[in-house]
Amino acid sequence: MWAMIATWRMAIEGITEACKGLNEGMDAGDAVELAVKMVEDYPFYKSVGYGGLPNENCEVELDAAYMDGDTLAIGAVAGIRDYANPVSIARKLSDEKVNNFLVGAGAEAYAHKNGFERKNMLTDRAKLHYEKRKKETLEKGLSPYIGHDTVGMISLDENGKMCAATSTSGLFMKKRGRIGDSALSGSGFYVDSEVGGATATGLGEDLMKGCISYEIVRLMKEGKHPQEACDIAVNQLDKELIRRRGKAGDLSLVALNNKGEWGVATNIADFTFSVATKNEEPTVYISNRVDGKTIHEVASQEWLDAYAARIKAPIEI
Ligand code: SD4
Repeated sequence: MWAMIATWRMAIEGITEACKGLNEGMDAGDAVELAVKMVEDYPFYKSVGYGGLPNENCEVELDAAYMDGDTLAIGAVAGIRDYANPVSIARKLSDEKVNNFLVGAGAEAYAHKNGFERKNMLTDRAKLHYEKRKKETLEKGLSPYIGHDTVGMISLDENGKMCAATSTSGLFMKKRGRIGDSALSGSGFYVDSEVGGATATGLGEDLMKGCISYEIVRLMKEGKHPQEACDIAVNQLDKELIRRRGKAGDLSLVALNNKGEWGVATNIADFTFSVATKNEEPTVYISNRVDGKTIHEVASQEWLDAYAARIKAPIEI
């Protein structure tokens, strides 16, 4: 069995490509890296890699992580600027004995020393988004934390190896140096080939409060199906946050077990994700929570066409 699941529609091209590889025996680590890199490289995905939205100071600071579910090795970078593929730097860091999680200037120095491609990651389009949002925020007091999507992926290969990877520009208009859940093991991602893996997108500050990716893997280890594990963990954290703090931020999780079964849960409307397995063509689904359970619907061609048009639409300030 091989399988792959990822947050959001933006992952589908990467998943489609990586799954061709998995079908021919590709390693789970190579598959997630390849697929995440495709998302990082595509300029019209405005929350990951090249074209990612900048922080408050109009600087693109990127977070990424990689985890090997066989060895439990983890590598991560946070607040890294001007490198093309943070996920590959994170993967390289997972091979080190220590110093596996580097931030800012330290991460950049490591990347430079190891020959990673330096690239200006701020596009003209991202700058326009920034100008527009800055103006709106000043005029209408909009929350800067709208319009943020992390790509998180879990892969399973024919040898039963599982891997996880994440990559994000974090929350739009974040403070310089702010780090979310995506680079943090247990919160933004977790994978254990003996069980399964999970990865998150949403408000990092709240996802971290529940170490929610680890919680889902823990529930799967107890024997829960990924769908049940996701629903339980998301509902519980959502409820606790509301009880203790009055509100819960966006929480969306995707999970895969080592049999290739998957699950997804969200507390937002119309959360999209991409999945493919040996038995299922690459598919984009749209999820919604109904009575405490997350229901998935295959995205219609009409929806997919509207999405493609939306991400390339001119930005008017
Ligand atoms: C963060 N979780 O930095 C990321 C952002 C995100 O959908 O996933 N948005 O908090």
